[in-house]
Amino acid sequence: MHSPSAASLAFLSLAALVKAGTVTYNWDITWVWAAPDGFGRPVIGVNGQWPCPKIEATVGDTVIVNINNKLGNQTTGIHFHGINQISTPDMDGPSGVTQCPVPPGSSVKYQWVADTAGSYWYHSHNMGQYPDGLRGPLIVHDTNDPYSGQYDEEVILSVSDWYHAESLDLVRNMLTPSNVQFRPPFPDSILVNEGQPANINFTKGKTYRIRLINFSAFASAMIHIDSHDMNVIMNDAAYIQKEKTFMLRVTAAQRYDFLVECIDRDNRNFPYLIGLDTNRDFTNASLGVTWTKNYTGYFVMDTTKDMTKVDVVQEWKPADDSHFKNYNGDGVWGPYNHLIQLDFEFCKDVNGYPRACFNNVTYIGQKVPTLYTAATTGNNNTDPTIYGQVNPFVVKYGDIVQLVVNNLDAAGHPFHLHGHHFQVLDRPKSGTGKWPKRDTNYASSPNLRDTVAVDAKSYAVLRFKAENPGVFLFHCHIEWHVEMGLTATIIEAPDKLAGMSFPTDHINNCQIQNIPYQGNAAGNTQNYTDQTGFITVPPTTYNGATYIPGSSKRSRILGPFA
Ligand SMILES: *[C@@H]1O[C@H](CO)[C@@H](O)[C@H](O)[C@H]1NC(C)=O
Ligand SMILES: *[C@@H]1O[C@H](CO)[C@@H](O)[C@H](O)[C@H]1NC(C)=O
Ligand SMILES: *[C@@H]1O[C@H](CO)[C@@H](O)[C@H](O)[C@H]1NC(C)=O
Ligand SMILES: *[C@@H]1O[C@H](CO)[C@@H](O)[C@H](O)[C@H]1NC(C)=O
Ligand SMILES: *[C@@H]1O[C@H](CO)[C@@H](O)[C@H](O)[C@H]1NC(C)=O
Ligand SMILES: *[C@@H]1O[C@H](CO)[C@@H](O)[C@H](O)[C@H]1NC(C)=O
Ligand SMILES: *[C@@H]1O[C@H](CO)[C@@H](O)[C@H](O)[C@H]1NC(C)=O
Ligand SMILES: *[C@@H]1O[C@H](CO)[C@@H](O)[C@H](O)[C@H]1NC(C)=O
Ligand SMILES: [Cu+2]
Repeated sequence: MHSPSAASLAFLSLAALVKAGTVTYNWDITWVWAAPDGFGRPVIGVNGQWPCPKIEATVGDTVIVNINNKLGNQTTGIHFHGINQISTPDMDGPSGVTQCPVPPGSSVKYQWVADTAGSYWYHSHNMGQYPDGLRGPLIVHDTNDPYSGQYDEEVILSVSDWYHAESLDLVRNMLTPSNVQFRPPFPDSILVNEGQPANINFTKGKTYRIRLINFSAFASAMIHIDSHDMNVIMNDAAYIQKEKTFMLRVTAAQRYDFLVECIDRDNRNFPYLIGLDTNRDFTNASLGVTWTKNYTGYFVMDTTKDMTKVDVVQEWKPADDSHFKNYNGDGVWGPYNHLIQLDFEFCKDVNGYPRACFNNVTYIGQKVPTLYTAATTGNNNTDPTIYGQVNPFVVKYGDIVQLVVNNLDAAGHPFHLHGHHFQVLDRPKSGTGKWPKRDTNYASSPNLRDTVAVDAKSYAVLRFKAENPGVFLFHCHIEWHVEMGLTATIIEAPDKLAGMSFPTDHINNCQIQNIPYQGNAAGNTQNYTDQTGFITVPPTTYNGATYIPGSSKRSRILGPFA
């Protein structure tokens, strides 16, 4: 594969410009009754339907998603996972960070440019809501795919853990002082394609591009295909140099695009196995995790032939994605001039509630969404203390930031950064211990991702360029851990955020709930360094996304969020 010449690139980008259009989705967010695994329960869907629809666009398109909250009893909001929101930081979606939650009866418009091709997903980023169903695939097609011509058809496979109880109850049961083991809710089942058929028509001579997306709230999944390998071409919407693998592990929020070639000798149907939570880091018997959840689907060559054979895996040994190379062969960005080190551990708050901490501090949502604070506090917005206990880190425009996560816990955790594809410089195996504070032995062409699986008692070294002014979260993508406060906030290039204005509908959603949208974390517009009114203790009553009309509690305390 050779690089396209400058001339052809210019032509292509012109072609993309000419073709760029607008795709618009008008969605009522509604409760729907569904039974994806046979057990009926209310789920959150779109326009009276569940599974939620796919968003599809082509590079260069403007995407507009208008949502009307018709849930009646919950607030909502949508985050477009992996979309970097360059110059549209107010469209990122997390409640309490870049917007106020959308109350019942209200609406909000998201508008952004699909600048980078790949497989993404969208989900509610509002108070533990997405495990109740509000999530779906988001595909940005490439007009200049370096792998085009190497596959004939595309297939989306989503995988997720699934719970029979609603999120609110699950989180309430988790957030109690008696949960001394920091035990998250355990899933009742595994869903592939949200319970819809997930067999793939398989024709001799054809190659399939599988877009595997993990919607999980907790569990990671492993995938293996009988008699076929998986040639990975992309992860988290970043092309990589094609890598042949036999097993992949996709943690919550990660995506893999891989090619499967139908080279079959005998005309038969090939089972594939997706297994939930076989990660040994989660099988510590003392946590009570004793289950495995499997799903078997088929690559179908002949519907008249046997479809009962299962794919058996002796031991899951997933490929090490930290060794994948970025497609362009780009070296490590650097040297870095800004180091952020985050030590993650479970912790307890003053009331003995289980929490998760970075550097001994748990995230606590404040009254004013953090981006609105950055926009309305003038040059004082470079002072991290005005944002309250959201684990704020201020980085300057153009900084090269090295972000080190030390995972002091005995299980692996997937960490996601909004607003960026970061380079994964190092991600050593479980038990390696903390980052040794030496920059050695890094990958030469680091993989770009937006979600990295950090192994148990080990670390990851990430790098990103602070060239996207905005307020972006860095958090564990295990939804239950977000609700425990495992989140930090990057305040990126605040000097470029001062004075930023916001769409009226976004601000309206704050006004109708009496949520302040100016000033420091407590809404003080006179004295930004005055911390009176900051929220310094996590609420002991968890209301999730529940909308409580007229409740000062609901309208003033926003977080934490996911
Ligand atoms: C909200 O309404 C739905 C649909 O009626 C119901 O299933 C759900 O339990 C309610 N949730 C809360 C927290 O009241
Ligand atoms: C798969 O093949 C069957 C039988 O030929 C056909 O009915 C079905 O539409 C095909 N599915 C897809 C997704 O192409
Ligand atoms: C999806 O992510 C969750 C959370 O990390 C993980 O436990 C699960 O194994 C993932 N699923 C797959 C198919 O990788
Ligand atoms: C299992 O978890 C317990 C409690 O968190 C911990 O003390 C123990 O070391 C863990 N065992 C292993 C093998 O990780
Ligand atoms: C799931 O599949 C794995 C690998 O083949 C197997 O070891 C395990 O027993 C299966 N679990 C169940 C519940 O079938
Ligand atoms: C966190 O607290 C522990 C115990 O109080 C202490 O040993 C450790 O140094 C603290 N870590 C940081 C990063 O402050
Ligand atoms: C920022 O705070 C300083 C004092 O801490 C004050 O003098 C200055 O006017 C403030 N700037 C703005 C834009 O409010
Ligand atoms: C702002 O608040 C801080 C902290 O309460 C206080 O020390 C300072 O005097 C106040 N500044 C003004 C101008 O009132
Ligand atoms: Cu986690």
